[in-house]
Amino acid sequence: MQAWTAPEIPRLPGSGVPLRLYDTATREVRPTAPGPVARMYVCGITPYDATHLGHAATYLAFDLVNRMWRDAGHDVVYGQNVTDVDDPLLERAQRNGEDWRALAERETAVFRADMSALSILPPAHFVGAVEAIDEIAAFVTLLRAAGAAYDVERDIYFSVSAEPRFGAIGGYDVPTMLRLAGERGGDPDRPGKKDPLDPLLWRAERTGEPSWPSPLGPGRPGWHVECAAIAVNRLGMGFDVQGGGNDLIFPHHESSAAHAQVACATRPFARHYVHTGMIGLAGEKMSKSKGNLVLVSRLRADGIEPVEIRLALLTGHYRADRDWTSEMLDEAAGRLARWRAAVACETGPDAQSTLASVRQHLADDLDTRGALEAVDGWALEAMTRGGDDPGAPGLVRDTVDALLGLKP
Ligand code: 5CA
Ligand code: ZN
Repeated sequence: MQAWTAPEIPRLPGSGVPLRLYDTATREVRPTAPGPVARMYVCGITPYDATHLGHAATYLAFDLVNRMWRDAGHDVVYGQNVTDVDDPLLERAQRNGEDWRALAERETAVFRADMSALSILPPAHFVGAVEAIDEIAAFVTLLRAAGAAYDVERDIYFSVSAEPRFGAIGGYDVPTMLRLAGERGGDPDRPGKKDPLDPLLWRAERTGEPSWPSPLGPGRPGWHVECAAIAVNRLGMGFDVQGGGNDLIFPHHESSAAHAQVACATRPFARHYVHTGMIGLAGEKMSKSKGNLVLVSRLRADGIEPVEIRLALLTGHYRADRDWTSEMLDEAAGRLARWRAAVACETGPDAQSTLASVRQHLADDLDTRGALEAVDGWALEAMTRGGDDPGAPGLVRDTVDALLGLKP
């Protein structure tokens, strides 16, 4: 699929700082240590009701990872899927009385436009499940050959017993895994499975559902193997960051990693598993199924500048579950106005330490609040005491543009 157009990023003086991120699997903040080419896979949308502020916050967090790595001199290869065929999408299309392809195409177009407006760097590989059916089926065939797959009626399941480390990423106990599997697309109660946690790899053709011919028989892919195949085939095993919201820790990321580690007979799938907190509204997780959505496109249509939305989302820490409020937009508008006034000056106070501070804060598990306060500090000084460095306003402008994706 086409992604979207990349924003220009200014180059910053000096050298970037190595990025440390919290890893769900080891439960600690530790250095990402990419080679010359940093590789990241972030789970993409299921294209209906895109793009709400929860989606935006999640892709924004990984955009900061991308920007920090680039600033530190790495090339970044970024992959992202689009789950453009799956039960929730088909159910929504049916409810709307429209073709599922039309729904997916329209919502993917909205997503692209929103990502571009929010200055999110596009993935090099933006891959729909539908365009990857053959490679996903081939991945299931690998799992069969490894003895890790079995049939239930005509459907194919992955045997979690094939990966002794299954469960290690999330670290949940079995009752919790069973509950989460049931809530998040799994079918722990289906009779005939060897283990209730075994996830679906291939769903055999059903009347009224889309399906594709394959060596496995006609059908469509399961959800976790979609991401395993798309990620491994674009990035290889042992890539640097697997990302998504914390609602994907289990069963999605646990299962994708297990599929890949068994199919490729090597580990790890990813070196860091990084998860964002859930954005909520009045204490409830923002979700398509609940319908309590604030859409980026709605805010934009109401005349809110995308840069204000981006800045508002940056005020919270990416790992915290947190509520969205409209006051966050007011606060962002005020902050942006102060920054704009300060960078519009012909001279200002020295900004080298501001750049260093923004880098240090972001390198520390994306401490965006600290980074914003460093810019606030410079702007306040510029407007109260002033300064005589003619390069400073431009340097601050470039700093917030390159590292935070904000064009004041
Ligand atoms: N297509 C799958 C991933 S392969 C999927 O989860 N799609 S999604 O459209 O439901 O979500 C897309 C991304 O947004 C996921 O990383 C998900 O964790 C994240 N997300 C969904 N709701 C929220 C929310 N309220 N707050 C933060 N992130 C969210
Ligand atoms: Zn995924």
